[in-house]
Amino acid sequence: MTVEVERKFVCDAEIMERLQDIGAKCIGQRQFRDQYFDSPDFILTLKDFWLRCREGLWELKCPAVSGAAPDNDTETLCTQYREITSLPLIQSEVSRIIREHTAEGSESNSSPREQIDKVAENEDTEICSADDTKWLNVLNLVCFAEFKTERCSYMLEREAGAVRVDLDQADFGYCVGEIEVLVPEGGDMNAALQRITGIAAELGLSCEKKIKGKMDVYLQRYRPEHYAKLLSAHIL
Ligand code: V4E
Repeated sequence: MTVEVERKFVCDAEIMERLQDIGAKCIGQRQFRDQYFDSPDFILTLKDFWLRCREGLWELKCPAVSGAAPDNDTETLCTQYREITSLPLIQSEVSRIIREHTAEGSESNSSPREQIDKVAENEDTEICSADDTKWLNVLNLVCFAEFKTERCSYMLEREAGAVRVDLDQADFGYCVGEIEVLVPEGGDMNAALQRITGIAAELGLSCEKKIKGKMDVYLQRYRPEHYAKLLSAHIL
């Protein structure tokens, strides 16, 4: 499992030139469609878990416990999420979160307990396949966001290790850049944060505010009720 450490930035007109100036190599351009899933009462996202299907590949981003950061600004501007990409592991983790939520006694969860348990058992024996979306129905998960992204990716090789920069343009009219380092679980988080800060400085990024991601803008525009709940829970 890996932890994704990431800092978003505003994508201005000169960014490609600046990337070139600091020696970034373009490693490709691609388009993908993302679908995000949650229960109708937002069990996953209110706990900061993000379940996504991107072109048939599933991923669950889970909040990672932050280690000591080199300075407060770096910690504030970066996000850290553990990424699970194995479908059986995703299914059992999502089942566990929903089971625990049910056990906490929420009235709003409508998934019968036995069915949730059955999905968790199935994952152990890997009965569910990637195309099989029955598990979404069983866990009462629905798609709450769907959009396409056009992405240009760059790689920067530095002594401390490689850093990736993605420039994203979402089909609902929002552009954002991301400086990203993947750290193996248990790896040196501070070193990753420092590498990101170094590249941000090389790019001349001065903004001290956290920049909104695609989801932030999408929910604000198209799912204001969901957005408001996440804001009150301090998730976004
Ligand atoms: C983690 C998260 C969400 C899931 C999407 O994450 P993000 O990295 O923004 O999307 P994308 O398309 O770049 O995915 P990748 O290709 O890197 O896998 S949606 C909201 N969050 C939480 C979150 C947060 N709290 N703050 C910020 C600045 N970003 C995301």
